[in-house]
Amino acid sequence: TLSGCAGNNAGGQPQPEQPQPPAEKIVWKLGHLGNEEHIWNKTALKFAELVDEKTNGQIEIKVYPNEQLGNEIDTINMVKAGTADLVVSGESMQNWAPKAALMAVPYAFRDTAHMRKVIESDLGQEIADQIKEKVGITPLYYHVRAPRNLTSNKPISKPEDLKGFKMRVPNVPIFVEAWKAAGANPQAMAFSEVFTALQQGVINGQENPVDLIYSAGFYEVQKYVNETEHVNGWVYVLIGNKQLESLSDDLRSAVVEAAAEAQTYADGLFEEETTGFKNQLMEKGMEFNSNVDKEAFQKAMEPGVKGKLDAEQADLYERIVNF
Ligand code: 2Q2
Repeated sequence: TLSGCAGNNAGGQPQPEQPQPPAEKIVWKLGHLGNEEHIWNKTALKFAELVDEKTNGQIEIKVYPNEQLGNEIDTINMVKAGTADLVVSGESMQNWAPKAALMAVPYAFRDTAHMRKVIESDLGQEIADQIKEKVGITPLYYHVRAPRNLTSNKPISKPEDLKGFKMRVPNVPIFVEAWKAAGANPQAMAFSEVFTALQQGVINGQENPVDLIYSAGFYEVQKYVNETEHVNGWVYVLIGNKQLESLSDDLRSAVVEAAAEAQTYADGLFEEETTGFKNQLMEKGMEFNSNVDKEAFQKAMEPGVKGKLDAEQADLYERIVNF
């Protein structure tokens, strides 16, 4: 007989259909700090749709914009603890994985093309690997970001203009040191607290890419976008290691495939949308100060940046700037 052959019904008897064990539905929460219209949110929704399709509805991803799950650091901790599952994060992960600092070191990348080359190379992989090991969350896809610019209510064109300037930076030690070295009074603060802090005059300014300046409505409380372009960086969309490892091989492949497609979608949106934010911010009444001495800012920040890098970070920094 051929009875050893799986699925062979040699006896000719009609076989009752094998009841499939009911596939347990998995629901994941993804949190980030952009608003509903932000590129990260649109891409996360696309990713959720792709994951739903490729897993026949077995994995549902619920997307929470506007820090609805918690601020960035809290959400990372929630993902590690299993009370959330995915998060959008970048250089803030340097608080666990030192190499994540290189995702956004002032004036390290020559341009977006240089940065993209680094992300896609062994150098990028080295950063992703350390994040996986030390933060406990795994990069799935990334967003390249527009350069970070300083916003304020008086034009700031050179480091000397920063005297007495109280500003917010994210929870990123290298940013604190860089802005201190440049002459400002920086303090770390969660993104969701920035609008009110600006409104109440607790701080005089903050720095972010144009898309997040727009997303958070900072145009209502800030007049100038000073084109310091001090940081080119990227963020990853990450999933908890445990959540990823708990999947069957098939489901894991489906998630990884969906992430690759989300990547293409994200890159397309970045090309389409980024240039528009400048006009949108101007329509909202912001003025772009292009009269910025970037070289002076770079020089002024350098001791804060280089002085702050440990040996491991300094080594990676050298390999990145020479790549
Ligand atoms: O200013 C912010 O909070 C955002 O631009 C990002 O969260 C920031 O770039 C980092 O915290 C990313 O890890």
